[in-house]
Amino acid sequence: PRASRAYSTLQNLKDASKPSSSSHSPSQGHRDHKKHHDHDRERHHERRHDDRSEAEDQVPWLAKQPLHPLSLADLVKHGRPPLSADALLASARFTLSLLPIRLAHRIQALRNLPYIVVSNPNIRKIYNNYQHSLSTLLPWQGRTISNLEDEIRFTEVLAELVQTHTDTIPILARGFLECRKYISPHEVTRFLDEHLRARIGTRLVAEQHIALHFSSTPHFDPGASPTPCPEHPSYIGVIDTALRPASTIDSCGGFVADICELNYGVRPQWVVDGEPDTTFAFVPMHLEYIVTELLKNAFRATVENGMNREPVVITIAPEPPDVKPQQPGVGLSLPAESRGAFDADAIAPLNDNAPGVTIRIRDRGGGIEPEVMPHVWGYSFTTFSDADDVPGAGSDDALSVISSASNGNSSIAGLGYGLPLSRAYAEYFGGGIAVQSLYGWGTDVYLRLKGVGRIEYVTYNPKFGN
Ligand code: ADP
Ligand code: K
Ligand code: MG
Repeated sequence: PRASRAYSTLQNLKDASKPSSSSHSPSQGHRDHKKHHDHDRERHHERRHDDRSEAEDQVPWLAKQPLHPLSLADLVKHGRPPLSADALLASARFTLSLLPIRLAHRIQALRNLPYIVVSNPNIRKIYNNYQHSLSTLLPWQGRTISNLEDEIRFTEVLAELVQTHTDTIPILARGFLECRKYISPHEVTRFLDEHLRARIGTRLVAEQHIALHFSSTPHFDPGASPTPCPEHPSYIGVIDTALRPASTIDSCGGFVADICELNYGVRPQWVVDGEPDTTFAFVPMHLEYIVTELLKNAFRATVENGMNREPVVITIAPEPPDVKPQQPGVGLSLPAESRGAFDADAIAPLNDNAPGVTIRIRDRGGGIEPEVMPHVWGYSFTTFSDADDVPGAGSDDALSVISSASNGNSSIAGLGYGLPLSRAYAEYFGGGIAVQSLYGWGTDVYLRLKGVGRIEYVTYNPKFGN
């Protein structure tokens, strides 16, 4: 019964379109007695206000705490699912030990932006989301998650946290676009590079525990409803130990071709060659993000260059296991000093022996103009405009792309976040992206991914609390 309750409450959270509506949805409000409801709501608001100011007070202190450098070993140390109840509790406690500090560091970084930028309603919304998430975690500090009831409630808090921060990117994009008079593109890229990399780690930690929870709880309660994520034997939480990039490319290719069909009325073709049966250990969500963005760029260039009949060729090359790890970011066009000074938490957990995969995406889209090339890694830099017939519509154009992104629709291009954010994902585990343009002909993008490595299991031993 515990597990099935967790399933249904978490499912509700997942289903709720907006995180803030999950506790006080209108339908729930209608069912409640009106007076009661208003009263509750006031109390809720007061409490929320108190929580927030408490969270505010704790930020300077928490932000001074060192960040635990995240390693892959941390994500898998509790074992292969289904976890024992003890291991699941240990995972919850470990997750709780990391998150408040990570959130406080982000809040501090937002506070360090120029005041006029933090006052922008969109940036402020992101800031408030962080304050809110921190306030939902603070009551858990100083107590031990020692039974499954606690673990279920904690997992609900994590699920809400993940949901709250889902739309961060279009909101930040809009905020920084509105503030472009007050902050240089260089400073924006610097902030976002650090912020979005840290966000990758924070979401990974939270999502890992949620995934471990779902794949473990039916184990304690055989009568529980089926888990939302069917059990894959090759998964450990959100990591797939036998991820096949060729399959990801085909499914993302289909999705991006659909978007092209909507935008341009044509479906570009693609072929996968090299060694399509290669598998490696990686986070599928990350690979999907990167591949989708790189295929959007390749397909858009192909169509706009009138080369629809030339397929985009994706070559998969597994790397011999003894290759020396490259410096992340080597060969990339943005000079190192103009990239973020990364927090310790954004540094990739390198596992030097992990076999990697290099994926080359080759298009006949005409390449990148030499004058454009130095800018492509900047957040919000784009050459996309779908309003050629509306003169002077430049920035409204970007805003319309952003609002469609906020509504969960995907545009072929226009946010300008595709390359820099893909690079952040690739570098997270020690890989990288390099763009090679043959101007007048086409573009090669080399995506090098360091596998997360051979996963050594540490059998959970309550005596050592590992
Ligand atoms: P967006 O796609 O939203 O414009 P990106 O960061 O993905 O943002 O790309 C930035 C710019 O880099 C694009 O607008 C385009 O000018 C250029 N670019 C990226 N990939 C390619 C490619 N394969 N062919 C030609 N130009 C490209
Ligand atoms: K860009
Ligand atoms: Mg793009």
